[in-house]
Amino acid sequence: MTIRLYDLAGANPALRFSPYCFRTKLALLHKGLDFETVPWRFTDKSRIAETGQERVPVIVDGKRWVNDSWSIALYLDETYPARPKLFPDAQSRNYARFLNSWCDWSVNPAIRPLAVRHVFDAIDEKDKAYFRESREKQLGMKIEAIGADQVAAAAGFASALKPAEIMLADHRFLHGAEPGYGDYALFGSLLWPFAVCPKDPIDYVSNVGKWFERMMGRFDSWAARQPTVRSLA
Ligand SMILES: N[C@@H](CCC(=O)N[C@@H](CS)C(=O)NCC(=O)O)C(=O)O
Repeated sequence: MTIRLYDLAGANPALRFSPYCFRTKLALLHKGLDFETVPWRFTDKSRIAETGQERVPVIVDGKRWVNDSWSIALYLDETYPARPKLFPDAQSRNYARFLNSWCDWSVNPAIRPLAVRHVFDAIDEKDKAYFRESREKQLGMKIEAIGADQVAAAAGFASALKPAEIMLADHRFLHGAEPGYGDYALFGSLLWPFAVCPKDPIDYVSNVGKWFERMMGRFDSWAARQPTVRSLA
């Protein structure tokens, strides 16, 4: 049966940019499960009301609704144990959990100054008032002021990526010879500014940039085929 994924979309429904939804799509690809995505807007809260919360990713697998990218990853491994495992053992799950939280709490905040105003430009008209109000409250400043200093924003981004830069000097992936869920977490984070920034934000000379290209090639170059504001322009 095909799994349905509510996936954050821009005014152009082809533009998808949520770091957390990317994690779930990569997890589904890793497991080789059939899925279809439904474009979802920030204000489409009622469409996911079944989950009792207001954020995507949300998957619907038969009668089962599951939200939160980490919970979805655990659910997929538990429900489809015969498929390739996202977490082959407790050690890899613990490492992935650390990387997942590092992305949430250190990498994603460093990406906001690069991406938030471009997200604002890309979203549907019906989302703009909600997005402005919620983000300005969360970040304590006007959307236009977030990332006003793009030199500082780029430096903050590179500095947040330093642990991965060091690790990837002598490993092909964060999980070693093959990517694991921690790679999907970081890749999902980077696909967010990659999707919305008018200028490609990836430094391809860095170890992270080279790893990003390797990740782009996975699953028959799935990520490379996803639309960005640049490819849609
Ligand atoms: N911890 C959640 C975070 C999900 C999340 O923050 N999703 C954002 C999209 S990137 C969202 O749905 N935001 C809705 C809103 O801000 O109202 C996860 O890992 O799935």
